[in-house]
Amino acid sequence: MVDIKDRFKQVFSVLKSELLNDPAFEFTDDSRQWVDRVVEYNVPGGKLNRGLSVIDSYKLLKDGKELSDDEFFLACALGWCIEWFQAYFLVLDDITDNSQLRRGQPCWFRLLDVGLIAVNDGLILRNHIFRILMKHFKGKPYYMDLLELFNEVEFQTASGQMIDLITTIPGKKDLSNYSLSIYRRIVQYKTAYYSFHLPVACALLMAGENLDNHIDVKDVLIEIGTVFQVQDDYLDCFGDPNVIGKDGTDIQDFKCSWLVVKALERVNEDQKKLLFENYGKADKACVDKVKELYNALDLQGVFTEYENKCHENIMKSIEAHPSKAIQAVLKSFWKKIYQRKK
Ligand code: DMA
Ligand code: MG
Ligand code: MG
Ligand code: MG
Repeated sequence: MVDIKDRFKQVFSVLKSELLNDPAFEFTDDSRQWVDRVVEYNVPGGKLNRGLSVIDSYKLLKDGKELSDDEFFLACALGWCIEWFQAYFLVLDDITDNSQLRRGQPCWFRLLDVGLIAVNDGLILRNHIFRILMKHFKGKPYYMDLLELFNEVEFQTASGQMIDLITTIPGKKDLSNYSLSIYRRIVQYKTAYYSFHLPVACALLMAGENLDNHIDVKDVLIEIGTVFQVQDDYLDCFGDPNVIGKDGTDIQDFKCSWLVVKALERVNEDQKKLLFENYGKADKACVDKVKELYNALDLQGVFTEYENKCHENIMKSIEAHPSKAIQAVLKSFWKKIYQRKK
């Protein structure tokens, strides 16, 4: 039996080849090769959790019944739309975050022949989502809902990226502005909607559901998504770059990271002075001082405690849900991320 991930990847090849032969554009060999390279470099190389979870969730919503080939293909296509969505945002995120590595290779814009062409490549990746939706979902009763969903979530994500970025403007940077409530706002918008709400919402639409009837599911997914970004922030400092495939830049970039928010809650006057002086500087000595402080404040311990507390709360919220199928969807998401190392 071919496993789900292999079948999912086969659908990628189909979608890519359709995009490379899109009749709406008269491709030359050069332009086709470029798009091929943009897609191959940026779309399929991640953990694929978000994409695969559409298939997972859709199956669970259908009470585990085997999917027809057609249903399987469509669930995969929606999963790939989310992977494309993520690729689009990551290409741009790495430019704005001044990152070096992504998924164990140089960020796309770091390649010598790419540079700021990457901005337009991001837009191309974005457009691919709607080409895929148009080709495979036009005519479905939920087509309009899908378009609205992707538009809505894109707006939320871009807005989240904006509030993440404007806290780091030179001259306006001020650590005393950082708090848990600002933090939660940033991560809800920049991460939780697209990573957790979007896959489940796609599966619900395919299953013929009305999203307005599932607000409570969204709330739990936002909670899960918040923990996911806390883990991302934690790994940015304490993760192994060889495992997570990217280099930490949050301290240098003056990010409103969960770690700095927790540090601010715990510092004494001297430590506060040290943090204010060293946070947000590219200089390695400054970054190391901040990391030393994080260790002195036992932020690793604080994180472990936080993650375990969330485990209890999230399991409780999930088990309070009336539908067993939806409980299964949510648990499967939580299981995939709880105590993740990458
Ligand atoms: C990522 O935030 C959010 C989006 C929408 C890409 P981030 O900059 O912390 O992500 P990463 O650590 O992967 O660069
Ligand atoms: Mg980033
Ligand atoms: Mg970022
Ligand atoms: Mg990060």
